Amino acid sequence: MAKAKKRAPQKSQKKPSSRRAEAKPTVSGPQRPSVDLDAVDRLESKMAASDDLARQFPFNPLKPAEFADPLSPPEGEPYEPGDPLATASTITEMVSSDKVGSGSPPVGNNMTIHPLDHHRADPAGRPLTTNQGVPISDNQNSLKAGLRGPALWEDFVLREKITHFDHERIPERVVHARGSAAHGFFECYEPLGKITRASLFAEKGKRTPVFVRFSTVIGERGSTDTPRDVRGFAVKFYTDEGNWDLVGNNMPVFFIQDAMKFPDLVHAAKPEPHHQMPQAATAHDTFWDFASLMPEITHMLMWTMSDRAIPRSYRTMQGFGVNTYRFVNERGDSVFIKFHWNPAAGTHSLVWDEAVKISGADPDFHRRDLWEAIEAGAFPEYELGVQIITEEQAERFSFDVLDATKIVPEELIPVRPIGRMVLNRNPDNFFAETEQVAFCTAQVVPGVDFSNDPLLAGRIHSYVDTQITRLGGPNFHQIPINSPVAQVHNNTREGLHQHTIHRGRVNYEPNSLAGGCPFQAGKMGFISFPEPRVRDDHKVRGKPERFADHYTQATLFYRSQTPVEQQHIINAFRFELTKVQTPMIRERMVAGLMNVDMALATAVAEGLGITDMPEPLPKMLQKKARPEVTESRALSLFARPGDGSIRGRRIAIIVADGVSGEVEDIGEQLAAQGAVPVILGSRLGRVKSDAGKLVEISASLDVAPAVVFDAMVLPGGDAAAAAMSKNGRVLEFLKDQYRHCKPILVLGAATQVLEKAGVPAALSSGKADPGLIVGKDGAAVDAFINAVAKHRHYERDLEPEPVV
Ligand code: HDE
Repeated sequence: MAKAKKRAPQKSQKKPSSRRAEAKPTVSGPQRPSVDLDAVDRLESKMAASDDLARQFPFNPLKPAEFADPLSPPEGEPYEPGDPLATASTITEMVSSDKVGSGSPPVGNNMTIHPLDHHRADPAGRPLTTNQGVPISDNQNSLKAGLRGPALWEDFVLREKITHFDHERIPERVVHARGSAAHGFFECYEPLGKITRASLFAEKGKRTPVFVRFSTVIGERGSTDTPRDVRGFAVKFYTDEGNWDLVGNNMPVFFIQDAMKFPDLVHAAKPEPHHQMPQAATAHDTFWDFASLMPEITHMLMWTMSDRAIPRSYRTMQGFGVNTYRFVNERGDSVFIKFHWNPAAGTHSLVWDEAVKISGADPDFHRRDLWEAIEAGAFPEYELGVQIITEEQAERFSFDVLDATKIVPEELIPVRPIGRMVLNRNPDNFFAETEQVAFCTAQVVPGVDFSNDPLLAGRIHSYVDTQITRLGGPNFHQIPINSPVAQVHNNTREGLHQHTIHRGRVNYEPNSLAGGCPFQAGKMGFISFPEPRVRDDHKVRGKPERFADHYTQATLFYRSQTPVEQQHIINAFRFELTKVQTPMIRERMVAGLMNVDMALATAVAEGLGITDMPEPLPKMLQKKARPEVTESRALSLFARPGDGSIRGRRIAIIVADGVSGEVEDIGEQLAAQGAVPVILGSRLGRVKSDAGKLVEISASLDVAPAVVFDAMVLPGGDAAAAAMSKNGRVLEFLKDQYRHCKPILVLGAATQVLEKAGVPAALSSGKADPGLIVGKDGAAVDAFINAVAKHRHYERDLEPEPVV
C-alpha cells in the first residue's frame, strides 16, 4: 500500500551539510525558514522541508467525506517529502552503528514484519551471559563475603537470574488454558472473489502461513489432555492484508446464546470455588445446576456428552467457526458463512474408559500425538469448507442463524470446500509461541465480517481485553508470534513493552508534517458491511422468538447418531449426573432430556435410579417446531472415516524371548504405511527371536499401557507365546485393547494368549470379529492394516461393556 501521489517541491538535492549544526531552540522558529540551502545548516534544512510538506495540505481533504457516502471512504493523499529529513525524528538519523543500524532509516517500512528467524536465538558456540550480554564467569556459586560468609547484595548475576525466574509465569488463559500448537499453511483451492474480497482466497494455490492452537476449555494449564470437554480449534492466518483469527471449537454449537451468560457458564463449569474441585471436568453440581436451569444448553450437551468430547487426537477432530460470520465481496455484497474444518484423517474418538486411563498414563496424550506426528512428517491436514447462506435463505429457516446453539444442517446447505490447511512445523519454544499467541475474534481482514450473533459481539470485545491482562499490556500484537506479515503503521504509541521505535514526530492523523502518512486506506481498507436495520430499531435487552426453540436440534443430533454413539451419550449423562450430589439437579436434567428423546431420558433416569419420571421441563416455544431436516448423517462421527490411511496410528508389537523372526518385517510393513510401530517388552533391552536374531525393545509395558495405542500385534513364536500367556501385564493389555474395540493382530502360536485372556474369537452373535485378525502370514497383516484404518470395531461394544 506504499504510495505517494504527489511530491512536494524538491528543496534539497544536496548531501546534508557535514558542517555541525548550530544549537537551535526547539520552540518557535522564523516566520519562514530560509530556503537558501547553501546558506543553511541541516536543522534549518529540515525545518524548511517540513514547512514545504505542511504547505501541501492547505486543509484536511478527508473532512468533507465524513458527511458523504459511508461505503466509499476516500483514501488519504500522502505526499512524499522532497527531503527525507522532513519526516525524520532527528537530523542525526544518518549516524550509523551496530546498535542504531545502517544510517539509512527504513522510510515507509516496519521492521516487525520480518520472519520469525529474526527473533530466534541459538547458543551454539556462545558463552553464558546475563540479560545485558555480560559474560558470566561462574554459574555455580553466588557471591559471598568469604567461603562461609553471607551472600552479597551486589551479586547482580544472582539477582537477575532469580528475579527473572520469579516472574516467569504469566496468568493463564481464563478458559482454554491447556493447549498445544503448530505452524503450517493454508492453501486456497480456487479464487473466491465472487463471494469475498479476502486476499487469502484470491487465487488458486495461494498459500498463507498459519499458527493453530488446540485446547481444552475448563482445565488449568497443567491439566490432562483427555477430560470430557470441548476442544478449541483456533487458527491465526497471517494474510498479506493483516491477521485473521478464526477462533473455533471442535463442536459447531455453543452452550449459551448471549455473551451476557458467559461468565456464569464458565464459573459454573470451572472447579467449584470453595474447594477447587474437580479439575477439568463438568461432572459436578454447579455445572449441572446451571445447565438444568438453562434449557438453551441442551443441544450443546448432546455434543459434549457424545464421543466428540473425547477425541482420539487433534488430528482426528473437526473444527467449526460456531458463530455465523459474513463474507463480503468487492462490490459490497454479503452472505452469511459457517466455517467447517474437516480432518483428512477422519473423525475418531476415544472411549470413555480409555480417556480416563490415559489421563493417568499420559496426561500429555494429545500434545505428544500432535508433536510426534509433525516430527515424523505425518503432517495433520484439514479441509476448510463453508456453508454459504443468503440473507433470504436465513430468513426462511425454522431457526435463527444468529443463534449459536443451532447448526445449519448440511442437508439444507451443503459445505463447499475452499482450501486445505497443513500443519508442518512444530514451534521452537512453547512459551514464546504457544503460550504467548493471542487469538482475538476481533481480528478479521477485508472480506470477512461479523453477523449480529449476540455471542459473537461479546467475543469481539473479550479476546482483546483478556490479552491486555494476560500478556501484560496493549502491545501484545508486537510479540513475534502475534505480529502480522503485513506492514503495521498507525499512530498508537507507548504502553508497556513497546518494541517499535517509531521514526518522526507525528503520532496523529490528519497531519501534514509527515506528508499525511500513514494515510487513510479508504476503500482498500476494511469497510464494515452496512447491514440494513429493518427491525428492532429501538434498544432492547431480549431475544428473537426463534431463539426460544431449545430442543428441536438436540433431538436432531441425538436421532442422527448410530446406536453405539447413542449408547455412549447415555453412558456419559449417567456418569456426569451420578457425580452430582443434589438429587433435584439430576431430576431437572432428566426433565430436560424428556423434551429431547424419551428413550434417552428414560435410559439416563434408569442409570440414576430415578423410577418416577418427573414432568418434562416447560418449553419456551409453545408452537410445534417444523424442522427442515429430521436426520443428518453428517452429525455422526462415522460420517467421516478419513482417507483410509493409517498414518500416525500407534501400534504396539509385544515381544518376548522366542518371538517369531518375522516381527521386524511386520514393524517395517506398518511403518511403510505411515504408522508408528512400537516394540514393547517387559523391560528395556533386547529379546532373542526364534531365528536367533536380537530384537530391540523400545518401551516397556510399565510406561506404555494399552490405552495409548491404537492397535496391537501379538507376533507368533512358541516360547514367546507361552511366556506372554503367563504375563499379567500382557493379558491386561490385550483385554483393554479388546474392550476398547481396537484392532488386534494375533499370529501363529499367540492364539493361546487370546484364550488365556478370555478374549472371544468371534462376536457374541457368532459372526467373525472384523477387528480381531488371527492368522499366520502377510494376508493377515494386510487385513490388520485395513482394520486399523477403520480405527475401532464397535461391533464388540455391548452394554454393559464386556469385561473379559
Ligand atoms: Fe472463547 N475465550 N469466549 N469461545 N475461546 C477465550 O481468550 C469468550 C467462545 C475459544 O487457543 C479467551 O485468549 C467469550 C465460543 C477458543 O488461545 C476469552 C465468549 C467459542 C479459545 C474468551 C466465548 C470460543 C477461547 C480466554 C462468549 C467457539 C482459545 C483466553 C461470548 C467458537 C484460543 C483468551 C487460544 C479463549 C472469551 C465463547 C472458542 C476470555 C466472552 C462460542 C478456541 O477472551
